[in-house]
Amino acid sequence: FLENPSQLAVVAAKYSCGAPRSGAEYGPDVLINSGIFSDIQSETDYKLTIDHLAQNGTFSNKVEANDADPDTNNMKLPRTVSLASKQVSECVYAHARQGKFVMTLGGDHSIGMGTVTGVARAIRERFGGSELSVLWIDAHADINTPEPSPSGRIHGMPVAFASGLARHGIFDWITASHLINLKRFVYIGLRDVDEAEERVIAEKGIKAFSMEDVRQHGIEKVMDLALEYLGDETPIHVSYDIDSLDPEWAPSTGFPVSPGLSLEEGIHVSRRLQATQNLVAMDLVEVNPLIESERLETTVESARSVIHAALGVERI
Ligand code: 5AB
Ligand code: MN
Ligand code: MN
Ligand code: MN
Repeated sequence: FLENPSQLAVVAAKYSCGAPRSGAEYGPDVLINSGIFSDIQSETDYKLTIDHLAQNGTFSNKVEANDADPDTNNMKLPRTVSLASKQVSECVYAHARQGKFVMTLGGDHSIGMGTVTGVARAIRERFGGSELSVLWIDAHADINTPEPSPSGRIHGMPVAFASGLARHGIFDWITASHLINLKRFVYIGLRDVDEAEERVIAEKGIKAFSMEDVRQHGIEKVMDLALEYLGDETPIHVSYDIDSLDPEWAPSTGFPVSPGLSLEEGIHVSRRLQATQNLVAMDLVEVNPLIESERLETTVESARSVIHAALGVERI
């Protein structure tokens, strides 16, 4: 599904306005500066570009944003998050439209409503209306609609907005052409799902593999079932929340929940997606260097491993 498979568009989405605490806006720079892409460039034919969004902390100063961005329908900083995710969506769309692989680094997971909508729109245009498939790898379901959300934080809502389940005038840049189809959507790693989210998942019949499912059947079987469900003939976007991994492997993140995927299981997910040759985009989000900073290296190494496996790059 990629016209330019050797072109890797990295989008550094340096925002944390969707999360309750700051820090995730520094995730992209930490990942890039750790050299995560230098062996990709030296060892492979990938041609790499990096877009830095919100370079000078335009959106990271929440205190300032707060004044002009009052809570609305229980949402915190909705205007700020809408602007940020719109920016992400447009940037990701422009690359995906040209058939490049798009790798977005977060940032908190509210940017996920930007990434999947940008890719979904590009895929519709490039393939005459056909739809994108999305794998959401996360401890959380991120499908809260604003009112029942326990926190009002929009990083817990991107799936609701990207699928049209939640709508609000503030997010009116999300049009029909941007929407993802929840029938072409699969969760892996869930273990901390809010009550209203449980109901939506059941009502909509969303395919979900919880951490319990992974323990019971093994990650190989879960990936067999997930890929079988989506079918062979579909472009795939993986939105990878680093908190899907067990805190042992990814301590530097805002909402760690034990027990999670082992690093090996996380890498297995990426490898299987890579092997489909249908992967068109990936997000790696919620790395927060300000949390458990003394173990940041572990988190960064894990992020590097799942990214490399998804791109089919072997470690030196
Ligand atoms: B993350 C919670 N469901 O809505 C909420 O890290 C947590 O992007 C959301 O997965 C976690 O506030 C969002 C309680
Ligand atoms: Mn998430
Ligand atoms: Mn999460
Ligand atoms: Mn196994």
